[in-house]
Amino acid sequence: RIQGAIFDLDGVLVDTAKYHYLAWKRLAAELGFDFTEKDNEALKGVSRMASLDLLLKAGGLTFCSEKKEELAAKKNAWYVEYLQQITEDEVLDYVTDTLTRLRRLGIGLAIGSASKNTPLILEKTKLAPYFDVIIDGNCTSKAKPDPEVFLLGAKGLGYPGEECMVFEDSEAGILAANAGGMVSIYLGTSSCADADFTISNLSEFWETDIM
Ligand code: G16
Ligand code: MG
Repeated sequence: RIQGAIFDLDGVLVDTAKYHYLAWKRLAAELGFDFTEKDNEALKGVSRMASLDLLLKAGGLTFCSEKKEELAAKKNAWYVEYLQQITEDEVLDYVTDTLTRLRRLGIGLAIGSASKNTPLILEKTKLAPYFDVIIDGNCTSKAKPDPEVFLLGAKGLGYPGEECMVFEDSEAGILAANAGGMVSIYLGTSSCADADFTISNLSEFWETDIM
C-alpha cells in the first residue's frame, strides 16, 4: 500500500522547466548555436553541470572545467533572474488540490528535486508548507537516474521505497524512481515506456487505481 508521495519540482509542481530552457537557449545563442525544445528534453531532471555537458555536446563544443563553471554560473544567474518574478500562478494545475487530498488520506509528502534553487522556488510559490520532507540538489551528491534523491525522500518520510510513489516529468527521474523500487508516475503528453503509469496532469491521477 502506498504511504508516501515524492514529487519532482521543475515540470511537476511548478512550470519552471520553461525558464531553464530559456536560460540554456540564451547561453547557446551566446556561444553561437541554436538550442531547440527537442534538444532540451534530455536536460530535464539532469543536474546543472550534466546539463551543460549535454548542451555543449549539441553545439559541438568543448571547454576546460574552469570555463564550464563560468558558463554554468552564467546560466544560473539568468535562471535565478527569471525566478525572481514567479508567484503562486506558476504552480501547475491540480497541484494544491492533489497535495491537500493526499494529506487528508494520511499520505506523507516529499519533494525530490535535482535543483539547487528549490528553496527559492518553494518560497516564491508558497508551496513549502505542504511538505514533510524536502530533498534537493543541495543535499544530494548523485544525480538522477541514480535513486539517491528519492531514497532520501522515502527515508525522510519513514517508508520503504516500495511504499512510495514518485511523480516525474523526466526520463532520468523515472529511471531513478524505478531504481529506488518506487511506483513511477510520468507526467507528460508523450508516453514514457519505463514508467509504471503515465498521466497528462495530476487530475488524471485520481482516475487511476494507484492508491
Ligand atoms: C531540475 C531540472 C533540471 C535542472 C536541475 C538542476 O530538476 O529539471 O533541468 O538542470 O533541476 O537545477 P539547478 O540548476 O536549479 O540546480 P527537477 O529534479 O526538479 O526536475
Ligand atoms: Mg522535472
